[in-house]
Amino acid sequence: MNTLEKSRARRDRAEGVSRGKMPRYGKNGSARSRWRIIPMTLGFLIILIGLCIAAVHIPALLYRDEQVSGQTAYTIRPDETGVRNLLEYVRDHPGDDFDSDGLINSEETAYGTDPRNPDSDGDGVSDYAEIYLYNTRPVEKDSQLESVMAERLDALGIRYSDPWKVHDVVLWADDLSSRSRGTLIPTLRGYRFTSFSGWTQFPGTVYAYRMQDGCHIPLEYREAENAWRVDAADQDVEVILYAEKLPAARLLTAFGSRYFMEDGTVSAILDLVLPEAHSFLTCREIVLQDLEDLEIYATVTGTEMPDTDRTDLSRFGECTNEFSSLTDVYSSVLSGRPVPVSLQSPSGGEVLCLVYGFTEYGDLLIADSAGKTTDASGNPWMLEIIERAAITIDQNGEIRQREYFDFEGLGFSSARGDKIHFIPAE
Ligand SMILES: [Ca+2]
Ligand SMILES: [Ca+2]
Ligand SMILES: [Ca+2]
Repeated sequence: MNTLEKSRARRDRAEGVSRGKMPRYGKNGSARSRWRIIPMTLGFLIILIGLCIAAVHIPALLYRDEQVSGQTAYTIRPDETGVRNLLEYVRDHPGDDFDSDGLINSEETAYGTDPRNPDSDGDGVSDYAEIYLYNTRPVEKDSQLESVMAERLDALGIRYSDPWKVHDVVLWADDLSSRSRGTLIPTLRGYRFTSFSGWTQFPGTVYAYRMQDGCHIPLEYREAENAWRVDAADQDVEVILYAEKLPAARLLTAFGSRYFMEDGTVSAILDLVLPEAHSFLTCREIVLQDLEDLEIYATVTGTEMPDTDRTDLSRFGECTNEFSSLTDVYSSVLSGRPVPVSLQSPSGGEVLCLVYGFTEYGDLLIADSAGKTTDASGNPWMLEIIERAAITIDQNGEIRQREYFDFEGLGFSSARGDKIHFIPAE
C-alpha cells in the first residue's frame, strides 16, 4: 500500500467506508458514523451479559439460610416427676454451689442465674465476677471481657495482632474481640474454633478444611507464612485436618442436573464466573470423598443398665458437661463399661438412659433402660456432641479457658438449658 492508498484507507475508515461497500449518508449529506451503531450493539451486548450474570447470581444473593428447627419430640418418654425433682432439689440446697462459680444457689435464684452454669449469659465473665467484681448484669451479655483483656495486654506490652498459642495452634487475631474471646478445642478430627477470625498455624504438615452442608471446603492458605484462614467470629467452625489435599473435581449444576469436570481452563473459568450454590447454574470445587455414601464407624459395648439408685436425687444438683467428663465416658466405653446418664429438661422431665457407644465423630449412642437402642423407624438413638471452649473470667478475676460440651438429641438440647449428668458406677 502506498502513501496515497494508506491515507484513503484511513479516511474511508473514518467515514465508515469499507472497500466494496457503499458508505451510508445522513440527511445533511455527511457520511453517518458507525460509531453510533457500535455503542448500541455493544450496549445491548453488555446489558444482555449483565442480565445473564444477574439471572445466575441474584438467586444466590437472595438466598437465606432457613433455621431448621431441631427435633422436639421426646423419642424416649421422659419421666415427668423429673421436673418437680429438679426444682425441689435446687430449692432444698440453698447453701450449695452446684456449678462452683462462687455463688450459692439461693443467690443464683435471687439474681435469676442458672445454678448449674458458671456463666449464665455466656459472655465470658462468670456470674460471680459480674456481680461482685464488675457490677455488670449476669443475665445479659456485655463486653467486659474485651475491656479486661485490653487492659491486661496493655500492661504486658502485647498488641492484639501479636500471635499466641492455644493447644499447639498459633493464632493471629484480626481484632481485639478475636484476641479476647477467640479460642479452640481439639476434636476427634481437628479443632473447633470459637469467636475467632484471623490466621492460624497448625502443628505438622496439614491440609485444612471446614465442613459446610456435608462438604469439605478448603480454608484459604498463605504459603509464605504457612497459615490458614479461620472465620469463626459469628459461628463456631470445626477445622478438619488431613495430611494432604483430598482428591477433588469441579461440580457443575445446570437446572438440577449435575456434571463433573476435571481440573482445566474451562472448569476454572466456569468456577470463576458462576456462583457456588443456590442458583440454576453453579460451579464449585468438590472433594470426591463427599460424593461417597458416608459410613460412620462407632465403638460400642453392652447395653445392660448397671444398677443405679434412682432415689439418689443428687444427679439433679450436677451437670457433668465438662470436657473431661466426656473423655472419661469415651474411656469407660472403650474399656467395656457403659455409662448411665440422666438427661434433664426443666419443662419436659428426665430420661435416665445409657451411653453404650460413641461414633468416630464423638457423638454418643444411647440405649433406654430396657436396652433398646433405636426409635420406631430403626434410627439409632444418639446425642450429638459439640465440643466447646470459652475464655472466661472466674470468681478470682483470672482469665481461664473453660472446656465443656453441648449436646442435642432425644428431644434434649443444652442450647435450650437442658442438663446432662453421667452417673458414676456404683
Ligand atoms: Ca453457683
Ligand atoms: Ca456472664
Ligand atoms: Ca453479663
